[in-house]
Amino acid sequence: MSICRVCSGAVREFFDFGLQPLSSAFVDPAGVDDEYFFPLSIGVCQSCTMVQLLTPAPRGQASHEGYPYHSSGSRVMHKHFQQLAHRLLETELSGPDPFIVEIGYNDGVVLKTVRDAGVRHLGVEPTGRGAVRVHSAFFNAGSAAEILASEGPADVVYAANTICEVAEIAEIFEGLKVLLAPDGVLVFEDPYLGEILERTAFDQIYDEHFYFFSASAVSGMAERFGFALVDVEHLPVHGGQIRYTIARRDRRRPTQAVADLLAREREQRLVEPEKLQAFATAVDRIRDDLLELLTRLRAEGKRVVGYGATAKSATVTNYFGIGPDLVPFVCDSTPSKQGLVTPGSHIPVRPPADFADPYPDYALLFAWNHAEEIMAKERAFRDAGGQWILYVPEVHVL
Ligand code: JHZ
Ligand code: ZN
Repeated sequence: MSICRVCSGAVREFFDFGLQPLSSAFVDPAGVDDEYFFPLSIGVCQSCTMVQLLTPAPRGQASHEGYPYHSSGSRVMHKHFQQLAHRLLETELSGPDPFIVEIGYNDGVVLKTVRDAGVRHLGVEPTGRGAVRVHSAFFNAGSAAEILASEGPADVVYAANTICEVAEIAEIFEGLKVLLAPDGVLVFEDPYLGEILERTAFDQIYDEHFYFFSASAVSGMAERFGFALVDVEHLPVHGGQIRYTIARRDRRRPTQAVADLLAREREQRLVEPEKLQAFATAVDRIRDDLLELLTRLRAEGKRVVGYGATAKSATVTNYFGIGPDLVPFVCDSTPSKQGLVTPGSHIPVRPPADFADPYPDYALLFAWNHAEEIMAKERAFRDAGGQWILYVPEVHVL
C-alpha cells in the first residue's frame, strides 16, 4: 500500500515490474556499472480510482537539457501538434490579445505555430530551450504568480505527455488557480488507462509516466481542486490518448462527450480487480510468447533487430530480460541516442541506416505506436522479405 498523491487514499498495487532503470537514461557502453534503478510498480487508489505508480522516480527527467526525446521526430506527431495549435487559435485563442502557456513544450511545435500567428505565448519548464519565449521553472503557484504579474492571465494552459508525469499534481492545480483567466482552460493529453488495459499496452508504464488517467479519475481530481472536466477527445496517437479540457468550476457546461466517456468507463468497470488481474495475466503471456519467439528465432539462426529505442522499451527489455543476446542492436533516428546502449538492457543503439546493411530477417518494433509511419518509411524491408514483430496487444508477426 502507498498513499494516493491526489486524495491521500490507499493505493493498492496490481503489477510489480521490479527494479527498472530511468527510461531515457541511455548509457555510454563504458559507464554501465553505475546505473540508477528504482522499484516500478503500479496500483489503483481505493478512494478516487486514480491509477498511479507506487514510487515516483526522481522528478523532471523530461525537462533536462540532455533529454533525448524529440516530439517532432515523428512526422505524424509534428502534424498532430500543428493541428491542435490551429484548432486552439480558432477557438480558445480567438478573443482579443489571447495568451497561451505550455508546460513541458519539448520541440515547441505548438508554441511556434501560435507564435507564427502572432499570439502571445510562453513555454514553462525548468531548463528552457528552443526558439520560443520561455519561463524557466516548474509550473506551480510560485511560477504562475510570476507569469501572471508579467503577462496577465492565461486563456489556455496546454500540456502534452507532461501532466501524467507530475506526481505532485496538486501543484499544477495550485498554479492554475493563480494563472487561468476566469474562462480559461487547461488542455492536456496523455495515454489513456482504458486503452492501456484494453490493449495490454504495459510498456506505457515506466518512470516518466506517474499517472494513468481515466475520465472518471480526472473528473474527480478536477473537482477536488475546484475545477471541472468539461470536454474529452480520443486521440489516435501514442497508442491511444485522451485530450482533457478542464475549466474553473461552474464556468462551462460539460460536453456530451464527457458524459458518454464516464458512462462507458462505468460499464467497462475500468478499475475493478478482475480487469486489473486480466491485465497482469496478459502482460505475462506477452512476456512468455515474446521470449519464446525470440529464443526460437535465435536457435534458427535468424537475425532480429530492434526498431525505435523508445522510453517504453525500457520496461519491455528490462522486465522481460531481453538483451543484446536476443536483439543485438536497435535502430533509432535520434542522434543523441546513437552510440549509446539502452538503459538497463544495454542494447546498442545505431542509426537507421544500419537497418538496411543488410536487412535483418525480423524487426522488433518497439515504436509500435508509430507503426504506420515506420512501416511506410521502411517498405523496402518488407519487400526484401523482412517481417515485423509486434507485442501489443499480443505477440504477432506482420
Ligand atoms: P516514442 C517518450 O516516449 C517519452 P517514447 C515521454 N515520456 C512520452 O510520454 C512520449 O515520448 C510522448 C524513434 N523513431 O514517440 C524516435 C525512429 O527511429 O514512441 C524515438 O526515439 N524512426 C515524453 O520514447 C522513438 O523511435 C521513426 O520513423 O516511448 C519513438 O519514441 C520514428 C517515427 C521514430 O516515445
Ligand atoms: Zn486517490
